[in-house]
Amino acid sequence: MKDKEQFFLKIYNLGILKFGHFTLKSGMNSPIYIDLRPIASRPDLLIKLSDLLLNEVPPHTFELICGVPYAALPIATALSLRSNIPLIIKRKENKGYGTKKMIEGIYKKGQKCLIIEDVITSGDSLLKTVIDLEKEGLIIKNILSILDREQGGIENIKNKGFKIRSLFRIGEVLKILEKKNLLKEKEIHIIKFFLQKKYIKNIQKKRISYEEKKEKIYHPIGKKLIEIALKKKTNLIFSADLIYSKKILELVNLIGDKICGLKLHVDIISDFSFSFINFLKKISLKKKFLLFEDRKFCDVGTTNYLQLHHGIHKISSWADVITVHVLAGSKSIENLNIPSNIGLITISEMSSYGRLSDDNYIRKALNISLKNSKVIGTVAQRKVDNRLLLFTPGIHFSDSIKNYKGNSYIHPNQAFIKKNCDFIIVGKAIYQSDNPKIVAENYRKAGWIAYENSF
Ligand code: 6CN
Repeated sequence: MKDKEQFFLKIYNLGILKFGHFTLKSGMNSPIYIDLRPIASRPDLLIKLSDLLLNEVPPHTFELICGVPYAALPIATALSLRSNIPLIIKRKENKGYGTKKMIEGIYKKGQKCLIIEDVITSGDSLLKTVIDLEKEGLIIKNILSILDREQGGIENIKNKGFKIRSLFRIGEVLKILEKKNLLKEKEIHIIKFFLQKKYIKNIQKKRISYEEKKEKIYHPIGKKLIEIALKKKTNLIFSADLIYSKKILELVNLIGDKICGLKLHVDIISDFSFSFINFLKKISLKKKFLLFEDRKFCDVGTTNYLQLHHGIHKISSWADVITVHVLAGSKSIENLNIPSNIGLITISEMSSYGRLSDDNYIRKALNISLKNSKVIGTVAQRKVDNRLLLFTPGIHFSDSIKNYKGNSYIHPNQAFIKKNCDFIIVGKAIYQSDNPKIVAENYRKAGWIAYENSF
């Protein structure tokens, strides 16, 4: 224990614990941020850490070592050098060219692999690594983490049947630091409050219901969308990516009862006119759904403003919901001067195969989304803070189109159960089908049942 304690005090001096307002990968706010990356720059500490980890699991129980990307990579490498047990590397994203492998290195099916995680929160990124290694036929016997934030991650992993241990737990760390008088009164208070499981509930709870979410979403359009979903028992948004207005109107007349939103790319419509928009508006009021314009504004604020209010489409004069990127920063969507009856959806993480956004970008995009009162939700491929509605495009029943023309597709069950999605966006699966009315009903039903089963 003394050994571990001394080690922790050394890494604490590297500034691994920060207090303030942080947004975690999930978009959730946290008063503490733990960053173990500085250890990578201290070979002496990496060696010590490897030895401490090797005390936790006997080396004969595994034949390979893999770190959860990226923070645990140097730690796993040091452990491999120290134990002489081979390292394999897990990619975060499939590189989309060349071998398209998710796991690099030399390994054989059936080998036992030890996984190393740096900080465990919900255990979600760890599970992604577990799944990818198991797909390669590797056996996961043991998982080691350096620091457990005590937010349910360990229980989550254990419940899935894996053995997991953590070198340190946040509560234990607090005691070490308190004993050495290294924390300010306020910092002790923050950690103690944190440990009262206030935040834990937030992350452990699988999902909240539409009714609960309606209380957390302040924007009237966000609330309205939830009300429509509940009334019509549908979380289906139809993406009418068609180039003729007549075809769109035909389809909307056919399936308007089944959807809570109709999403357009107005700039692909060859015969766009305001009479088309007026027709759509009438149907949307009659059949009760919202009009989304998926323009994905992505410029500086002034240009976004002009594109939103002017040009031939005059989007702000008719759309209920508009999509925006936040690539240009928070200010680019701050002064759009939109009325209170228009809500924004940010694009934090696209569904496309080989997307460039990394965890850091996504975290910042979610943070911007949470801070902007016009934002009702976001498009992302992961769970997000309960104060945002999560929209999931890339939906298809068929396994055969998992990847199609650069977009990746999942079943509604996966969207709701794995990602805590609130609304599915379905395009070609409906408009390319032989019977859009029946197919739209199938997606409505599947989306609704998946929502109900996701608690
Ligand atoms: O179901 P489909 O692939 O035919 O259509 C998906 C729709 C498209 O309109 C696409 O532009 O969803 C949009 N989309 C969005 C974000 C994203 O990450 N991926 C998408 O496919 C949006 N909004």
